[in-house]
Amino acid sequence: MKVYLSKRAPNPRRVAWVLAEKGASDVEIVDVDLLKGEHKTEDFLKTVGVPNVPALQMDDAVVITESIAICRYLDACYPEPDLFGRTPEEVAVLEMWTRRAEMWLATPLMLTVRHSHPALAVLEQQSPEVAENNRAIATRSLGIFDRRLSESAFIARDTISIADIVAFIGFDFARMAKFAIPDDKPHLQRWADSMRSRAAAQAGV
Ligand SMILES: N[C@@H](CCC(=O)N[C@@H](CS)C(=O)NCC(=O)O)C(=O)O
Repeated sequence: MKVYLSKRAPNPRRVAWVLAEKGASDVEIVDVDLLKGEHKTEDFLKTVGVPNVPALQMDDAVVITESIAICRYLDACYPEPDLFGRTPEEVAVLEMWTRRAEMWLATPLMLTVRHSHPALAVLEQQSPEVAENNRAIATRSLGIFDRRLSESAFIARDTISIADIVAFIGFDFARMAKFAIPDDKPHLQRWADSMRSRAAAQAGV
């Protein structure tokens, strides 16, 4: 199988992180330079169908996009360690926190960066107002995650899951917009330190 990723872009980074957690080294990685518009070429669009990364091409040529769908597929192909849950309860709780991480943190933080960082003006018609509104949405959500992390080691359970990967990559990307977890959120800070010290992060994923 082959994955189309792009260095520094947050959604492809989720896929790279999952591959690293799984120790899956037999997947071909194609680096796509978004700033050069490589995702908008005729060849890319013919293969992938949409001008977005990540994308995964299976050995039978089926292509899937959407980072969480790709990560879920990889979780099924490489079952250890499990990142999506096994029991019905675990799967449901994990899905809930992953959606919250996506809607309340990752997406608003990505929009904050896309609408404010000069390097991304090539990809986005930037609006300072959109950036600030999204920064406020993410800021308002911090308390929910801090409280949750006062009860469990990671967001959805006591071991890492896709919810942590989505949230952490959102925070890390948001450093480009000078967004930092504030000092009055100690549980989030403890969690972010533990994500930063994982092998995937240390290996530069
Ligand atoms: N919902 C998609 C979003 C994918 C997405 O927006 N990817 C960005 C990179 S993080 C992209 O390809 N951007 C290209 C562009 O903005 O032209 C997913 O999670 O896979």
